[in-house]
Amino acid sequence: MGKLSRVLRCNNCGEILQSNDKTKPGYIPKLDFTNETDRVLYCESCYQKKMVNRGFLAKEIDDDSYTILKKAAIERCLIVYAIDTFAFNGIIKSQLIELIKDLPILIVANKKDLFLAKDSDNTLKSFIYDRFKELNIVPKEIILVSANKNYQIDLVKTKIEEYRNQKDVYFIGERASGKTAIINCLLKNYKNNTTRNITSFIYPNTNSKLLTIPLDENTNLYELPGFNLDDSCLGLVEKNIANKYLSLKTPVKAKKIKLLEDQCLVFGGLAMIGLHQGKSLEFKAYFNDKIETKKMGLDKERIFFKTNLLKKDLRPVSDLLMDFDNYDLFQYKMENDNKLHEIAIKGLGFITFIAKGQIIYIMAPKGVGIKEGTPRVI
Ligand SMILES: Nc1nc2c(ncn2[C@@H]2O[C@H](COP(=O)(O)OP(=O)(O)O)[C@@H](O)[C@H]2O)c(=O)[nH]1
Ligand SMILES: [Mg+2]
Repeated sequence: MGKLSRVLRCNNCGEILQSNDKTKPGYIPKLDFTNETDRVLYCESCYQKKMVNRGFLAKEIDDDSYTILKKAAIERCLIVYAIDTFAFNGIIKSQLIELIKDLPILIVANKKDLFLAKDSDNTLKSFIYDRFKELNIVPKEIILVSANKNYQIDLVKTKIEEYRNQKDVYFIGERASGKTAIINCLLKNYKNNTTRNITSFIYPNTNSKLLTIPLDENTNLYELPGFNLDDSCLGLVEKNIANKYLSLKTPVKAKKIKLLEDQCLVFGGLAMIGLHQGKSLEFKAYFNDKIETKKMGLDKERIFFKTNLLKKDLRPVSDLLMDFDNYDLFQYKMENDNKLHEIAIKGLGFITFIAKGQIIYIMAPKGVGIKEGTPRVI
């Protein structure tokens, strides 16, 4: 796996921090790269102007979901976990991992229709399996489905019965993973053999109204509220921008890009992928093709990006992400294994490329999960 580290930037002007030359931009006295990564840093020049950072984003699930899943964990109930196979990249909130890691989990990987027919179920599944395994979660099974195309939804029903052990079932997932769409499909073939109705009721000790579907006289399937998307691009931009520029309606197609050393590709006012070191980087980019991109030298990127946040030449630009202190820059030092890897920016898209020891820069909105590993498509 490539080695990730944060490239320290001034949280105000975005200049890459350095402590070698007082006369050059980004100067910061006595910078210790090992100890300073958690602190909000400013270059000397911005520090003197006392620029203030907006703080970090929450990384936990809501209290109600916590209460409900705590109960599911005590009773060792089956968790049905819906994921958006395009937006997913393996970043899951640590609190959620702790709650579910020892429970039986059925992963319902939705939106398979966003991949081409040639993108095999097996490759997608082993990508998902790998990401969960890294978090010490071994699911009972991963089922690729499409609620839109009613693909493999019946199998979900069969597998729920197989794994639930006559207990309650908790249906979870992030907002917009397609939980409601999947449940609507499931309900098409659902027969209520109990004396109880499908209802929405306030789960004890919470304020959450859960859709409750009777499975037999004593047990139910509960649909939890969707987890927030504060670690995904989808949750950090306005809804209209997410709908138009991030969500996909048709299968994602690869765009071939080649970067030379010190070149980068800017994705609207959302992200940047650059080659900091290495002969060249040829990658396939899987993003919504409405996102406008521009290739440029890394030395031009900072000014361009900052100007674009105001001028909005390259779209989209979100009004919620208007300063450099809304972004983080990371670098991946790739190994030299000549294998296909992917780097995915949660909720935005992913690139695949052959690792040849390159150092790759990735800039994305602060708080957004970025992940490198085996590719989901080959
Ligand atoms: N392409 C595609 N989009 C889907 C699929 N299932 C749901 N969606 C879309 O994903 C978005 C969120 O779906 P929804 O069911 O409301 O998700 P929830 O928030 O998890 O309940 C909506 O725009 C759906 O149209 C699917 O199988 N394929
Ligand atoms: Mg819903």
